[in-house]
Amino acid sequence: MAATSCPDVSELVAEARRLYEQVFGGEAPLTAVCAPGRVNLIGEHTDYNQGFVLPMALPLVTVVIGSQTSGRDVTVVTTTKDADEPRRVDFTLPVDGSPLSPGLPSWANYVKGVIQHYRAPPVPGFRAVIASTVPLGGGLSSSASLEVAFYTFLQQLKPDDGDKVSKAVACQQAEHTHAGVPCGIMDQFVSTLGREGHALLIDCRSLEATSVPLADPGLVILITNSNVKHSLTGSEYPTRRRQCAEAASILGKESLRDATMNDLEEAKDRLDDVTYRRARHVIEEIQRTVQAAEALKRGAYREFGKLMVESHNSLRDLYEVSCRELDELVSTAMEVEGVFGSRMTGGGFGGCTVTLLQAHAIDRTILHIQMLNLNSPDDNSNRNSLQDPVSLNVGGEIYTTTLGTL
Ligand code: GAF
Repeated sequence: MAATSCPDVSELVAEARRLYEQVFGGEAPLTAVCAPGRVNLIGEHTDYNQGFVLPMALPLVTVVIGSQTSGRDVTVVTTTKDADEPRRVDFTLPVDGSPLSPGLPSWANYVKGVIQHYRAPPVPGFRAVIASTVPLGGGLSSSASLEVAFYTFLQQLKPDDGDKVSKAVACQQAEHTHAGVPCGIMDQFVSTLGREGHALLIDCRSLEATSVPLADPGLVILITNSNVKHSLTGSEYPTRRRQCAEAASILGKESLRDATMNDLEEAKDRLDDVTYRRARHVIEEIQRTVQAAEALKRGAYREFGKLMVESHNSLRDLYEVSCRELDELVSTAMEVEGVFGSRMTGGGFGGCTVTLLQAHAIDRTILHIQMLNLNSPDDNSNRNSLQDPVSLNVGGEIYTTTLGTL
């Protein structure tokens, strides 16, 4: 039984081009760019606590193609079908640099936010088409890949200073101001700086990153979509951020990055139970992430896998951002011989799991996960998606962010 393969980027570009020609006519030349989604191997909800994260870029990407126009008008069309939202947006760039307000369709807010925070204003008018293979609401950073791809598109129209870390920060700001999600830096950072065949250990305080090679043909990373759609714009994500800030303040620390388990135990009487558990997850998860990166460098996959499962259990019990479908996917994957570890990935409340396993175990792991689906035909239609795993041969191609001119 084969896993879903990652679609070819050239097919995506061709799809975008067909739509461009349909909407705007056969105008040329077109600039084409792309940016990847990501999977986080470990280090969840640690980025906004100035801790460590260990994501890797995916060959699932968002492509933007388009061209500059002479005026200040912008038209953007997406190939992504969301029944509730129009697939085209038109607006005029303000002459005086006044803010572009967020509005509907909601996907266009990422575009507006990136224009707002672009580091070489003013941006010229343009026409563009977006196409993506990153599943929406799947916890694989569809929004960050759109922001970074769009920023890269603007760079092609009007170059900025090219500083990649600043680019990631501008895209993070776009998400804060225009999508209303107070996210950390992980997703935009790895979408901008991720390297083929490597995970990236990011220090979210210093914004320095170390590449950790993953080029082992005997190893596979399996991503399984629970198809429970997550939305970080709800109240849970900002609530977690606030609880962490409260815990840090009670501990007298700038952030939970500076706190130890000893500090937390000493302050236990001054923290309510929920705040204590949130802080404990973050403090231990930061330690786990550093240990996991070391284990990966040594090829100690069993140790890495154990840390993944500990991370998942902590996200489930202490941070409370998992859900039944994710828990079942993890426990089912862990039953298969050859699986090192499995955990939910991303913000949580749905989305995907990530599983590290021996390459020879991939078919039986997917089969076993699909049996879970077949054996549990309950009333939750979300489960159907368990048939939709993406398996990545580690070291497989990660697309770069500029595709050139079409
Ligand atoms: C989401 C956010 F966008 C990230 O910044 C990070 O906090 C993650 O959730 C949880 O680790 O993807």
